[in-house]
Amino acid sequence: AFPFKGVDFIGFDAMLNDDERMARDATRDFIEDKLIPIIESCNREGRFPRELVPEMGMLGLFGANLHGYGCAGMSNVAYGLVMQELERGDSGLRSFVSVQSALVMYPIYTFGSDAQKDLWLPKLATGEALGCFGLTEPDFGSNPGGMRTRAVKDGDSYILNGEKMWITSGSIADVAVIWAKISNEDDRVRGFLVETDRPGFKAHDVHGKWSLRASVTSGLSLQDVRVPAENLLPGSGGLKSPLMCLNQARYGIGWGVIGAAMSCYDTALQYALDRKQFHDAPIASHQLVQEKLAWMITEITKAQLLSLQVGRMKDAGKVEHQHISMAKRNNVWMAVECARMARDILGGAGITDDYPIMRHMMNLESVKTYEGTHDIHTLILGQSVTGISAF
Ligand code: TGC
Ligand code: FAD
Repeated sequence: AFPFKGVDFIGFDAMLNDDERMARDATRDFIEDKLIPIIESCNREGRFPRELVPEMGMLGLFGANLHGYGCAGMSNVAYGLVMQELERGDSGLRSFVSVQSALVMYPIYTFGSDAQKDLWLPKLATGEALGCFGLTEPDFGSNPGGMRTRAVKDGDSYILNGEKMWITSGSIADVAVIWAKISNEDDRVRGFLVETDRPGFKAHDVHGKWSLRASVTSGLSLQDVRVPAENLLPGSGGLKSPLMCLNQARYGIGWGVIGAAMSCYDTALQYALDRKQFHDAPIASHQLVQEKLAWMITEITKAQLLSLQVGRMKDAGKVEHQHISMAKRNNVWMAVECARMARDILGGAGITDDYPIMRHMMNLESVKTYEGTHDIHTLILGQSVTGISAF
């Protein structure tokens, strides 16, 4: 109902350069024109808007902070702003782009052979090929190091067996980045590129989700899936490799959720100025409503500054994973609280899909859990400041 013009309380715009603003504005226009008109029906139907993929590819949204192979080569700050605008639309679309970019293209770019990069990155950049990232298993979520999925070297091939769970884009992917331990070598975690049409590979979708309904979430089953030895990501080795991918995705989430919070704040502000109760005055004139709006704009602003600083450090090659954990943990919490307060300001109207708030709120419950739960990031920060692991 209300066109989105961005949220900027302290002249944040002036801290961005032209390229960063341009990337943000182009994504904002795309979301406004193409996603906003269809997102509520996608959410109701539980449908991923796949028809938007080619245009997202043309806009350079896949692997946007990677260089070469048809990627846009944006700064990390510009990439973050793209994530913000995508998630202002819907966390599901941002999730799709996070997975394609940070969890599929990044590991191929970072750990892949030249042949793997040449084969996959150009197709993934345009969206001609889609990918997924299989780390989590039914019994190993927060503790992926315990994974049961195994690869066995057999001549010039590996044979993979295992189950992966909660895999974004699992059933629509052409290629899955599968993390497995090689049992007849050193039992270290390695990454494999598994084409999803290989015999023994199956994906089944998770139904009944109240969250991320516009995103595909699947379980994967690998039964004696044979891949040629050249499908091993040669530069991967140890749990550190998938965790390096998670750093990229968590960084994007730290920015993305600011967009969801902005959408909730913007909707609540407009509504509060319009809706009248008592004395024929807008509810925005009540102190308790103002307190909520003041809280939201303050926390959104703090989150923007945190993400910008982490992004500048990332661009300078100085970011460490605990900095990214702080942004993911704080900003997701902030966005969940904004969604709840915004819903409250809309009263009964806040529970319907005439407004985006409840959809964001439900989506953010997943975002709080995936890519390391809120509490796992608490422990990562705790370990960073005390030097003591409390997992
Ligand atoms: P730990 O012994 O602490 O670490 C193992 C090795 O990794 C190093 N390391 C990292 N390296 C890079 N980045 C990080 N963030 C790292 N954290 C740790 C560490 O130094 C060590 O290196 P080395 O050389 O000594 O071997 O590992 P642990 O087994 O104790 O586990 C702790 C840990 C870090 C795994 C846990 O805290 C954690 O992060 N759990 C969360 C799991 C998670 O985030 N899963 C996400 C799955 S993907 C997903 O959710 C996609 S959602 C997609 C979407 O739709 O957007
Ligand atoms: P658990 O690890 O069982 O945690 C349950 C609760 O226990 C949490 O509150 C947690 O904080 C707490 N807990 C666990 N350990 C500790 C501890 N040591 N101390 C204190 N508390 C603890 N994974 C992928 O690999 N690829 C994907 O594309 C992907 N997409 C996802 C999409 C969606 C919609 C969802 C919901 C999940 C996705 N995931 C994906 C999986 C996600 O990363 C996991 O759900 C997440 O890591 C948590 O694991 P879990 O669900 O098994 O919860």
